[in-house]
Order: sequence, then structure tokens, then C-alpha cells
Amino acid sequence: MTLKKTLTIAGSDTSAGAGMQADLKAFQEHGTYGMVALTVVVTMDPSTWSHTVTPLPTSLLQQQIDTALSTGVDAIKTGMLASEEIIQIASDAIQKSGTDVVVIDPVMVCKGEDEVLNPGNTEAMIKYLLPYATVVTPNLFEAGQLAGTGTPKTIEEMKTAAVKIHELGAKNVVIKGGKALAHEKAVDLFYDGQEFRLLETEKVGSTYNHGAGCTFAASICANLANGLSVTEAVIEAKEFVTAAIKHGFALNDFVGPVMHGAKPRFGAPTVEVTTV
Ligand code: PXL
Repeated sequence: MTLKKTLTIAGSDTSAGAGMQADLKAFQEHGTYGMVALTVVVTMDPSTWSHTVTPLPTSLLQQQIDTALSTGVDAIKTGMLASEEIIQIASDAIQKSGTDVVVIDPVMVCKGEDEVLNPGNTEAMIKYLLPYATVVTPNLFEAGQLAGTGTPKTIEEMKTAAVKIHELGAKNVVIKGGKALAHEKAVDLFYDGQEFRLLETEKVGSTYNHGAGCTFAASICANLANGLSVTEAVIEAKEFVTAAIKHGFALNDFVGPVMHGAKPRFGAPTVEVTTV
């Protein structure tokens, strides 16, 4: 049996809930062969948990990409890219790979940290990554930055942002409203250039959701690599991440990661899909 090869170009979250650790765990749970080209290493101060982002030399990133691409990857996901140069390297990798399964998670900040990684990154993502995206998965803040609309606060504003991001070249846009939106359900908006669909699940009480965004995007990537349609891939990923959040746990006093492999073990809540 040959596994599909899914490559993440992303950072290491040493606490292992998010970043390439989340990607690899989600890839594994979806039965793909996960590979990594590491961009940065994020470490945390043990007494305050404030993050330090340390980029790897770009020559080393390039060597990793060359190694991974030489094996023939079936799908690529991007996560934390941290500089315009790294974004360009990731774009080149996507083009060189020849794959048309590309999931862009436009990470701009770490959860719990408010400083945007690098303001120039947004323009670079628009120019170098969105035109290649099969699916882009911004959260509300990232959607507002990419669309230039400011952070959406309602479903109507999410729709406006999704149209703008689609116009920038992303074939499918999933804006993760999650529980952040003032809505009774945990809601994501999926736009494929034709129709808008709301994906809704019950809001999960757990606040242990570190890594949810990465896990969601990586699950979409693995599902697409395995041949699911974009709609099927996105819905399954929402089930997968909702179960992961439901079973999230406290790693220490500062952070609670999702339980990446919860769905296969405990099942997943139903996702309601409605056209809006
Ligand atoms: O959740 C965004 C994210 C992505 N990638 C890495 C991270 C984080 C947040 O902590 O550390 C490497």
C-alpha cells in the first residue's frame, strides 16, 4: 500500500499542540505519510510562556524542501512562515512540486500572543501564496488582514472577506469563525467561488484549543491528498478538529492543546452544513 505524501512547510511549536507537530499528528491520523520542512522553532519561557520565534537559516529550509520534493510529494500545507523571504521560498516549493493540492494556513500570530509576526507577510502571502491555494484557512483576524476589510464580526462580513480572498486567487476559502464569533454555534464559512456554506457544530465548552487551526488545515490537506473532494475534505476536517477540541487537555498552567487523535478514538459531533 502506498501512502500519499503530505509535506508541511511550517514552524515547530515546542509545546507540540500547534505547528508542524499538529500537522504531523493530523497527517498520521488521516493515513498520509507526513513530511516536514521546518521554517522556525518556537520556544516558550517556562515561567511566563511568552514565545520566542527563532528562524532557521533559509539555506537549511531550502535543503529540506529539496530533500522532501525529491521524493515526489502529493500535497503541500504551509503554516508559520515568519518572513517574506520564507514565504517566497514556500511559493517556489509549491510551484516546483507540481502538485495542485495546496492548503495555505496563513498564520499571522500565535494564539495568546498579539504581535503580528511581520507586517510585510500579509502582502507577501497575497502575492506569492494565495494564487496557488486550493484552500486557504484564515481565522477571523487573518481573513480581515488578507481581505483588507478589518476583522469580520458577522457572517455577512465573513462573506465579504471570503469573496475578496477568492478574488486574490485562492480557489476555496474557509474562514474559521470557530467560537470567536457571536453566534450560538461554532461556525466556519466555506466559499468555493460559487456558494457560501456555513459549517456549524455545537460550541464545545473546552478552552483547551491550542493547535486547532493547524490541525484543521492539515486535516483538509491530508483528505485532499487521499482523493476527497474539497467539500468532503473540509467537512471531515471540521469533525476531526471539533472532536480534538472537545478532548483538549491542560498541558500545564499556560496551555491546553487539542487532542489531535480524538475523532478515531471517541467519535465526532455532527457538522451541520447550510447554504447561506
Ligand atoms: O497556532 C499557530 C501556530 C503555528 N505554528 C507554530 C506555532 C503556532 C502557535 O503557537 O507555534 C509553530
